[in-house]
Amino acid sequence: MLLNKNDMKKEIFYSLVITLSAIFNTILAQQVVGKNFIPISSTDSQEEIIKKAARLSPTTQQYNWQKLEYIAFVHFGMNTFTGRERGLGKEDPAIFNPDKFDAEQWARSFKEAGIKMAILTAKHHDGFCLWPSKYTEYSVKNSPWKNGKGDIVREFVNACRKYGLKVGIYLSPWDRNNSSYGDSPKYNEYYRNQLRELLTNYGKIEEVWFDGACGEGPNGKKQVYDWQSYYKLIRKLQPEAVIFGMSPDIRWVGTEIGYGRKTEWSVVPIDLTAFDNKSDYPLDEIYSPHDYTDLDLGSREKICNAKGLFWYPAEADVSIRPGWFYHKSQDDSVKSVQELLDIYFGSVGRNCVFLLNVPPNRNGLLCKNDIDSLKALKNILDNTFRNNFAEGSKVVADSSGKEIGYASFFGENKSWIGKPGNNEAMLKFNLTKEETFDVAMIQEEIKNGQHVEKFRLEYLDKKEWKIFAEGTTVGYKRLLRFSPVKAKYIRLVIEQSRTNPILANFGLYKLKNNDN
Ligand code: FUL
Repeated sequence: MLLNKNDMKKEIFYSLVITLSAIFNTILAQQVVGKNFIPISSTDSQEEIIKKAARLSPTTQQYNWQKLEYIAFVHFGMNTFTGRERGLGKEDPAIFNPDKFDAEQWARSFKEAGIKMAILTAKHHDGFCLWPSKYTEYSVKNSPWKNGKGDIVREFVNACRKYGLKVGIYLSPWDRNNSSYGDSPKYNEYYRNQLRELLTNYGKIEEVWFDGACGEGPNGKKQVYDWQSYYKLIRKLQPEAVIFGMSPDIRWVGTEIGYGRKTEWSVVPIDLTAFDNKSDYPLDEIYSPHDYTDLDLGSREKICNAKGLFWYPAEADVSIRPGWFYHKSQDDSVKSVQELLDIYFGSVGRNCVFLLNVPPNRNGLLCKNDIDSLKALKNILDNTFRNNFAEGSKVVADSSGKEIGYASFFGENKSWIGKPGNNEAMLKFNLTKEETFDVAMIQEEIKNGQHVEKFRLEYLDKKEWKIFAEGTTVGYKRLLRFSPVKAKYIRLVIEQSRTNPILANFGLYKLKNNDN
């Protein structure tokens, strides 16, 4: 194509605009802008509170964890051998003998499934330890497995490392075996000792999973957990780890079915009575476990009545089988790939991290049915998300009318930044050609916070814009499924945002179900 002088000038001007905006976006996208908590004063206006909420962002640990998206849970222990879900703490260690135990088979299967981290129940409520803890006799060291010389945690950690998976540890605070349970200070000491063993002897641990279950000890007294002292120890020994549940890092989504809310805020209220600004983890000192299972956690109404706000993202846990532990009778009730796919859209696609439990059997192996479902899900996800129709598009932002290449805004360390002061936005995507799609993905650049409150997606049908999907929150990632749309022109209309929206990604895909 031959260009005249004027056209050439225009071309140069536009490439300059694109390059500068790409550089600007890259710089901004690399910064973690806000803090992860903020107090609300009684004199703050609603507008100020909303601005405060919009300024919150994850800690580096929370951000890195959120990016994992899909992680595995491994419930394995005495219950595997008794068929129980909650052991009594009196089961004989002589029955623990996973004769074909192979943690590498677990890690390999997870890796092949696209899973990024695995969390093992080092100790469940029955108190039986999968590592030879020196603080109790109730552990693998008194089992016939490897003549009492084995260490499941060690083999698990090694296997995860070999396959490039991050490692998480579940250490149940509720302990139905230990005689000190219920004698609160004594048991807290025991629990910290166990945490210390797990967090010093096994290299890097990225998530510590706290279950909230609490009971009475043999003395008839209810145990009072010293959460603050647990956090302190974890921060000291594994400063890069996040703590799940009963802690200020990661919130339990509130159900055990794996779905997030359609409106899932990572910014939620906290009771801030006092806090110490000097400490590295000031929230640790004032946080006390609280019920975050409401349907509405972070609406304007909720945050405007709060004393403080913090960044508290959700993890959505579910088991691939009806139970958390393996039961032979459930071999035919493994979730199908379609069920898992729906949960994936309902968790990763709703601003949550998806924690999928896959329990090994009595031989110490994952079963074929479970592995098949994992593999099938991976296939669908790979085939679907491989081809983003929006990628080669020209983007027109707001009313500027200028067409800018998609790659100037979206990609590694890039983002599209809505005009400061504008709490609404419209991005038009002119695809290279007409395409058929039935999945959309929107991501906010959460390093800058979570802002979007309401959006819709439209396509141009002849001369009319028609809505094909809509939603409220976006957060780290929002995935939407809808009946297939065939179009070349699409627009994302952000109808309401807490401040100018900042997007990290936008995609349009065709779902590649195994049967199409
Ligand atoms: C629950 C526990 O009681 C279950 O056994 C399981 O570990 C699940 C993940 O958390 O609260």
